[in-house]
Amino acid sequence: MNKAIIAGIAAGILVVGLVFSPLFNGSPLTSAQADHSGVTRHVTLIADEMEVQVAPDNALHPGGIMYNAMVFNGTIPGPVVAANVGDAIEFTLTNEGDVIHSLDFHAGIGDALSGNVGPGESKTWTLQANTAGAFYYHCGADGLFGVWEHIANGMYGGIVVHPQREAPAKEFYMVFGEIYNSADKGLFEGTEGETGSFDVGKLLSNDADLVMTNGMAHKYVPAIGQATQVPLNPDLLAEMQRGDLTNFFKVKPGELTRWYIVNPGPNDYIAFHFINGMIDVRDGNVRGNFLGRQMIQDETWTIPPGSASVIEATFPVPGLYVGVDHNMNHVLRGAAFAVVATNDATEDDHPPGTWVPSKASLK
Ligand SMILES: [Cu+2]
Repeated sequence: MNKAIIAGIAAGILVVGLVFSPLFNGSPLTSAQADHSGVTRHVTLIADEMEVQVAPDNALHPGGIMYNAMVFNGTIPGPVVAANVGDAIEFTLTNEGDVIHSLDFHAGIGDALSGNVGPGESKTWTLQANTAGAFYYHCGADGLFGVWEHIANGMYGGIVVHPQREAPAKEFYMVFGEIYNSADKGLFEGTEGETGSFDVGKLLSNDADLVMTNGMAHKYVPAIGQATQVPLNPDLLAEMQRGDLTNFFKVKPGELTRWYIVNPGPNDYIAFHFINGMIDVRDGNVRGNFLGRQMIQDETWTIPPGSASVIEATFPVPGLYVGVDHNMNHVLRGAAFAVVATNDATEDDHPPGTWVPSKASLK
């Protein structure tokens, strides 16, 4: 697309942002709806910009892919925030970066917008966790101007609000996310060692280079193929060959597992599916008492960009299962993760960063 046209669109959005900017300064509207019957939890998010690796060195991405990202607490995604329904969550957003950042919560739980936090600044405010379920949070950039870039660069995460009554389960945090990389020449070519940055032209034409799981393409997929084996994550493959499953999702055969699946997009839907498994979908809530139940023992569930879903599954027999975005374009770009059902699994052997504080642990 012509750069002048893109600049024109950006300018138009900027004007809209300025017109509506008073709305983005944090709203007191919902304070009257507060139902603070629980405890107050404190969460600090540190916004920054940094270079991160977003794809392993493999045949799809020779040399691996480095990217100039934007992050909360140093990683894509930002940390999972967990609370019990009725709790208050006191957030502090500290900006250690060079540009304005902010926060936009989709939890519908109080003052959901932080307003701008400039470089070197810090801001604290409180939300009420009145709605059970899984929700999405992301940077809102400067009054929404540039929000598409800050999301595409990795500034997002998930909030889990446990309902009053919830079956115990082994729980995991899983965040997808697209990368639009100015330096990426495509599958099998990569960036030739260059660290790329956000490419608005690719975003506008829906041409994602990668679809990551928890910050990296094929982060949890050691290899693909049986007769012909193609390594996708060589480090993970070596780990598996040593008999070390530290960075794998491990579950006991037959145990209930609960997956908080977040789709930051910024553009595409996820068609979530477990290969070799069935899913229950437990979005929403009944006045905070229970998670809802939209789908029982079915196959694939749509998660729109800007949303999160609660997926439950059991993996009845020992072996390998694979969570995927069943869009094959996305699978090739990284949107899959292996799950190993093994009797050796324990309650707390989650891959780093994927443990979600349980309802019991939050008491
Ligand atoms: Cu930001």
